[in-house]
Amino acid sequence: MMNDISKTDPEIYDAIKKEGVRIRNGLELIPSENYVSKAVLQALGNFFNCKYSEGYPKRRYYGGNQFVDEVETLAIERAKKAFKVPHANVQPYSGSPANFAVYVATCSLGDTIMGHNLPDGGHLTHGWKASVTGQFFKSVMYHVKADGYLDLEEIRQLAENHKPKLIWVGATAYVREFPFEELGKIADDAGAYLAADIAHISGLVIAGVHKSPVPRAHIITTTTHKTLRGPRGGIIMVTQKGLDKDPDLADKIDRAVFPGLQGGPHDNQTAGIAVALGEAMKPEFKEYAEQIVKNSKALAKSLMNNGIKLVTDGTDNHMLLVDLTPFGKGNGIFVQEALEMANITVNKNTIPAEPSSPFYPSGIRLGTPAITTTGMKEKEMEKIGKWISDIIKEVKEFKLPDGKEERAIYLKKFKEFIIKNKKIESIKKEVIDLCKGFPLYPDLDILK
Ligand code: DSN
Repeated sequence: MMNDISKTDPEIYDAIKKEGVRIRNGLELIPSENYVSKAVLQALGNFFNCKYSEGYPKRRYYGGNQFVDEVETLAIERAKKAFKVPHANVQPYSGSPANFAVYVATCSLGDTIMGHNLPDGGHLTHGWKASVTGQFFKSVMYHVKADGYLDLEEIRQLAENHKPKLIWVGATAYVREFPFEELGKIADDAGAYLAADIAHISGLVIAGVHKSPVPRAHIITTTTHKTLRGPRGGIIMVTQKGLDKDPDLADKIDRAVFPGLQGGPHDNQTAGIAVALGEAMKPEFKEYAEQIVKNSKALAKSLMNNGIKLVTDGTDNHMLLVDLTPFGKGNGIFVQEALEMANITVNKNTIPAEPSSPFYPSGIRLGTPAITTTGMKEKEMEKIGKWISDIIKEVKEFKLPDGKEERAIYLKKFKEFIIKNKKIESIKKEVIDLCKGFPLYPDLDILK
């Protein structure tokens, strides 16, 4: 598959190959990442990439779209069936544009909206001030309590006081089940739309491993590349409850996506989404999604048994949030870099009531979708939890300096420390050995 590019563009070929070797020899624990099937990669890498098809099936502005129509119709029908909704739009380029289309369909500039505070685990597009969603709209942020669970009392109070037009439920760093029933009631009492952004958990929802927002939310958005295990992309769905509130809601969503915000859809991406949705409705996917959560719980247990603190003391889904404050504040960067040195990829993350900042947060976020795709199970999670705990303890003396320049020098010294560290080096060897038993894409030529 890669023979041509290896000759025509050896530099890019080389980078692709190195990335393949990196993922094959490492543990990918970023909870928003996953490894797609070869079928999804094939759907992405073909001539559907080359087509323009502004509009929707049977209503296009360009000719030559009969096969694009087939693909998009299949993707729509599969999304409707998988999530049990009456309307789906599969054209959003990714999650952020999907969410912005929801604002365009439901709000006017300056309207009040409510969303989960970013440092408490929320998403930028749910009204955080650095995103245009926090600038074009009057955004009211809700929080989690000290125990890490959503503060439903606060959410109820804020909704009553501010009467938002739109309320978001969904997050990028929340390890417990979302209380869709309660949020649905709060939104109904306030007369608001409830939009559930299930980007992280959509694969779990299809498999029935996380409850569905369908009966409670008016609108549902998701990315397609996380637990759903498809190409990068986005879907917006309208539920029956949404259509009952506003019979024009589906049309408003479609018009917001095109022509409101986007031009031609990425038809190869649509083909990949259709393939991923087809895969997600198979019995094997249910087993896969169940294993993601079993692995997440096993990893949580191993970390806690090794003395590591987790936000909410566990997890209900694919994700874990390590609270590093027992070792200091702002130290997520040290742990992320030390783990990376051992071929374990995670991301530093804020924790509830973050004492430092989003760039130098005091936690790390872990997730099991990608390593579960490789076939790893509870036995491997126990080992991985021990390695992560050992590395956290290995770097626990490092404290983030306050001054900017001091930080740069300190981080350089830290890097020298982790490069030479024997413990990290020996864990890296064990990680590579473990990965050999779970090879990714074993028959892809580029990795031979
Ligand atoms: N960047 C995604 C995540 O990592 O959760 C959210 O957009």
